[in-house]
Amino acid sequence: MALDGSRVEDDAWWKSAVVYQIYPRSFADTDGDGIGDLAGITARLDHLVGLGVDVIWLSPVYPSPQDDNGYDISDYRDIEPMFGDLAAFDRLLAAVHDRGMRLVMDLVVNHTSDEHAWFRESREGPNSPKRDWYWWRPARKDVGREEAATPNNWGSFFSGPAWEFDAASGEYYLHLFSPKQPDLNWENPEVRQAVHAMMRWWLDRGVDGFRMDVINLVSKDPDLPDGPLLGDGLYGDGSPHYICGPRIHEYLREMHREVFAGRPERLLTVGEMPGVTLEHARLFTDPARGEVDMVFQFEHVGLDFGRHRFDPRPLRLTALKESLGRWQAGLAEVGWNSLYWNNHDQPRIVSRFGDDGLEHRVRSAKMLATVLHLHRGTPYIYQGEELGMTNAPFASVEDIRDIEALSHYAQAVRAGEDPDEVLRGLRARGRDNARTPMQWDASEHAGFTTGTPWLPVNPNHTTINAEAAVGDPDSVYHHYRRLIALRHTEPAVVHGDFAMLLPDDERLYAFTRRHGDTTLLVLANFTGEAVPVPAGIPAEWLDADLVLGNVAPVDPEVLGPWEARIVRRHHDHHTTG
Ligand code: TEU
Repeated sequence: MALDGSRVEDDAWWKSAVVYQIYPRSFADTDGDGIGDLAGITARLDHLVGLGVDVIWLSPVYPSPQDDNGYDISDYRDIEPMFGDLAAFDRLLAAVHDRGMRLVMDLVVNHTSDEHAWFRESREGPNSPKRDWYWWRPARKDVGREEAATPNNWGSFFSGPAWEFDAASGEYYLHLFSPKQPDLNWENPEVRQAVHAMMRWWLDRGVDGFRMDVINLVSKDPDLPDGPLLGDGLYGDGSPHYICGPRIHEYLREMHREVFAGRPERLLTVGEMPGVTLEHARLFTDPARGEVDMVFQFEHVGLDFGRHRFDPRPLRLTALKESLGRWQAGLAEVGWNSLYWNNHDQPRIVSRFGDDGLEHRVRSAKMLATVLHLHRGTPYIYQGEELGMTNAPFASVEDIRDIEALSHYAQAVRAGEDPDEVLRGLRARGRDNARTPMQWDASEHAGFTTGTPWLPVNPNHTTINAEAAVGDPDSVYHHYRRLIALRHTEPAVVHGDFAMLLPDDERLYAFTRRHGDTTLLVLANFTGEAVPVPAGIPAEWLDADLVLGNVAPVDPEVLGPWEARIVRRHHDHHTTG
């Protein structure tokens, strides 16, 4: 993170690091209330040491009414009682540091909870000193129908309008997410200063950085113009007016100056940025600009649906390669990629791009891990991904807890869609797939809790669990462990130039990473059928050294179902030409 315009050293520590995301609610419960807690994380840290990860990212643990499972924060400087308290947090942080790992906090500052003191004060009325900390607007005068009187036509990410009416003042407030998540007005410098002060407070406490929730939405066009009507005709798409809005780079540079500048290089910052383009991502992650170290972009997890994210379509492998390949090329010279398949908002990757059936689950989970971890960038593992955890068999909508899924269901059914069809979409794509409890062992509730879990454990925990995986050298877990170890020891994985091969092949994913006199080739079969290695792969690769694979190779010229191989060649320095 160089502010003086100098190029940052090419070996920023996070380039060779692997991050593990914990969703505290679903990780490990020690007090039997069915909800994970900080003491549970502390007790399970050795699972992460065994895996070899460098950094832990904690989803929000601050006080919260839990309308969006903690992404609605009512106090930025404390811990939610059901997770523990500040003393428990300090114990966790010390235990993480004792084991040589770092801890990154979730930073949710596009919005607060409506129960945050700032919003309660803001809501007191138009003369409140904090009125302008949020986006309050009067009803539109020029419309007859009351339901059309919202200040603009934007819809919320969680279905319904992006505006909530406040009867006391007769005004509306903006909420891009739930009505219990009012958006902060970053135009107001007091808001930004309060956020910076809170961030410094956590850094002073010893945390090692932040994952910044929807941080590219904080700059809105203050005119809040209508957007083009969306497919359903109910709401407009406001995103052109708030995705990477007019002052976004200014705000992130200011944050960097006010919060991170002059602090030790041990910090990590990653901005979660739905809708971010490659062009903006280059600016955000150019070290010379001093904004953030890397961003989470969403293109590759947006390729396999139709009208909306609960309308699943099959993935075309060529589209995945086109997208990830373009990001690899676009951030090759300047900036840095983050790499992920999963997080707490995405369905499980083995159920999505792999095959979660009995025969191929382990293999396809390892194949997907191999492809992701061999790209250039910092890989993120979401809890349970290292076990090959799968989507959950939600029987009915009663089994679902997530606000996004439930609001979508209500709106779609109201609009006349077939409830079974809607449920099918949620089952494939809903966020609760990622949120079922971590599967520690085969016992009742998977060793997650002695009480009743807030979301039922997946019945497949009797076979898919950490205890079994750690004890089986051929498990998905040990494959992840080997991939992490490879990143830590093979510079080509960290620094190597990326080149995509076979861009038009719908079955195989293939690329090279070249660094100095080493080149790695990754070959992966995204199907359940055997596929001959095509002529596009030069013959000299067929007898190259196998670095890591997911099956014992049978025939060098054929990739078995879901097979993935990493092979290595050294170039002869003395060869000229
Ligand atoms: O998510 C932002 C985001 O754009 C999505 O992935 C979101 O989950 C939604 O499904 C889009 O349709 C972040 C958090 O990761 C998510 O858990 C929060 O619900 C959201 O912001 C609001 O804080």
